[in-house]
Amino acid sequence: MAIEHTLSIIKPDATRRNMTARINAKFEEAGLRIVAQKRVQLTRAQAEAFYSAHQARPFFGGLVQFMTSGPVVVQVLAGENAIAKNRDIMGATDPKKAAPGTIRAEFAEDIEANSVHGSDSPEAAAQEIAFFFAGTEIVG
Ligand code: RTP
Ligand code: MG
Repeated sequence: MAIEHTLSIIKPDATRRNMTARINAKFEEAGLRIVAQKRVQLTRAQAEAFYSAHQARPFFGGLVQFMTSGPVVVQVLAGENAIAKNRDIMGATDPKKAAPGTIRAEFAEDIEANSVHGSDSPEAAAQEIAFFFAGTEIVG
């Protein structure tokens, strides 16, 4: 199978609690490679644009508030079947429903402060990677 790329974000609840390395270890142990990574403070406009697909959802305002509440680590993960593999490693959106051993089961605080984001399709991955990274910043 071809190598895929996916966009991952370590969210403010996790950076605040110093969990970046433990989350990265989960990716690397599963065989995903971190081929780009940077720590950024999202502006409100950036968070609104990134999550624009959720604009009409009742949780949108809270999500934007949360995603701008502290630094995030944006990263590109590469590997075979990387998009689905990363979603498996993350676990369900609600940590109460996440399978044991997943990032959200182990680290998330609640359904909103759930530690990580991962692209959910090849189209989303391409769009979300381009949102944060120039091609020259991705080093495989
Ligand atoms: P993500 O996009 O961050 O990878 O998470 P996901 O696909 O598992 O969940 P999604 O439905 O796309 O929701 C995006 C993010 O919005 C927050 N959320 N809050 N309060 C709520 O009921 C609620 N529902 C979702 C979470 O931070 C979720 O990851
Ligand atoms: Mg999503």
